[in-house]
Amino acid sequence: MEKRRIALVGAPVALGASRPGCAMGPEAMRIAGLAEALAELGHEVSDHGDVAPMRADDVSLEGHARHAAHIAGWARALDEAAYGLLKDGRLPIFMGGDHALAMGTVSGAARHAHEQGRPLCVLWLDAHADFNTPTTSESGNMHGMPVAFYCGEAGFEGILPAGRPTVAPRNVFMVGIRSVDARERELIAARGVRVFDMRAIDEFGVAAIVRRILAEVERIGAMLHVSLDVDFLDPTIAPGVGTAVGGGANLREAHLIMEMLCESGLTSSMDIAELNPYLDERGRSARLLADLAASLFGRQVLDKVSTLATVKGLQ
Ligand code: 5AB
Ligand code: MN
Ligand code: MN
Ligand code: MN
Repeated sequence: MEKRRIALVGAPVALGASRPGCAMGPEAMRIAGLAEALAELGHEVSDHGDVAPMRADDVSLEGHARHAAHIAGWARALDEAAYGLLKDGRLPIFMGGDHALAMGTVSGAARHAHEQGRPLCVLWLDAHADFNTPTTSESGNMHGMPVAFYCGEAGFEGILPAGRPTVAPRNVFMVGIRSVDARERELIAARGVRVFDMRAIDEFGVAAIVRRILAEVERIGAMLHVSLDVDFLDPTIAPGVGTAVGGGANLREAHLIMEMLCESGLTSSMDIAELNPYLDERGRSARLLADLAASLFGRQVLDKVSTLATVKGLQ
């Protein structure tokens, strides 16, 4: 694969979730050797340290959104970080931190894409749809709201300056979804978000789904942000997460997605969100995430022999 200038950025957002621990995520990813694994593949890798939240005392939202001003400060800081790094020709990987971080990272990526005259697509790998708003959310936890935010739903006014580019809901591709609240379900259907739930994975396999998504990204000439929530993976292989849902993606499915993303060369930015090292088992989830990121950027893990022997015959 083409050599990339990869920028690692810690985003220790924690108050978007109700269980503490995600603030330790960036450090766990560093200890798991993410930078080294990517550098070994020939990429230029720099670690930009952890982002600090800006002040956003001016923000107060109607409805139920816990720590709204604090999360808004993170959104502002991460929007700037993502936008600045992309503009500088880098490929940022944001190490979370809970998934509220995507309010900023995806908004910054959308702003950059917009300036390039290109749409932004988002591949949302998650057990959850994260399409709540302060009006619909039962928990008030803002890690359940980032997609609604960056798609421009009402209820988040004042977090970022008005008029910022949003992501078209039909350019959001959710894969692995298996826990959606009733009002989220109505919203994502009404907005036309493209959802491939666990049933779709079982019926068609991840390859058919990812091939179709990547073809669409390519067809519309979009940039691609990949947002990986640890709970996309089955909790038996990735226990270090606060909102585990059974029946998640297995090791082979997850690696296959990363390898197909790698071959496409389309990824322009990435989040690794929701890692909670306090709940992990001796760094197991952090190491798996580092391995998956390495697969996305060129490491070939699963046996290439069978690929050589069979893929041509099946296509
Ligand atoms: B995660 C729930 N829908 O809004 C809510 O882990 C869960 O970033 C959100 O996907 C899970 O609280 C957020 C029940
Ligand atoms: Mn999530
Ligand atoms: Mn989730
Ligand atoms: Mn979670």
